[in-house]
Amino acid sequence: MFDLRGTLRRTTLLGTIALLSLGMVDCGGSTSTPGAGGATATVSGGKVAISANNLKFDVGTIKAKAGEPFTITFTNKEGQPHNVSVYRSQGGAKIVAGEIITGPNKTSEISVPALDAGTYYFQCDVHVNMNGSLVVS
Ligand SMILES: [Cu+2]
Repeated sequence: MFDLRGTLRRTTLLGTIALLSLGMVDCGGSTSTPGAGGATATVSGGKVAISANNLKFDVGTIKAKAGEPFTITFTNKEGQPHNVSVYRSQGGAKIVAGEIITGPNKTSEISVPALDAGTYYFQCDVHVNMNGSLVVS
């Protein structure tokens, strides 16, 4: 009984540490402004590349042409699960969900359908503060 309580206490402590760690990660990316501070990648030849490392995308804005489907080649460079999903807007309708992959050096391809002009939103569904804008024009 005493041992069990000790285990429970340790488990609770670990849980608290895990929550604190998550909190710190959230603070690090506290602004959820799409595309904040990221580079821009432009779809070329129907393709665009984006990668994730250190819980960040290397691209904050993807630019694409209206009415033309394209493929996102997504590379996960680290041992954290990530994906790329495209939404109509932040919290809006999902357009396409990428497969969640865990690196290092795993790649998935996300087929994005032809879209009307507008500003869309992409995120990692595991870490929603990893996000950016998809600008279609
Ligand atoms: Cu992620």
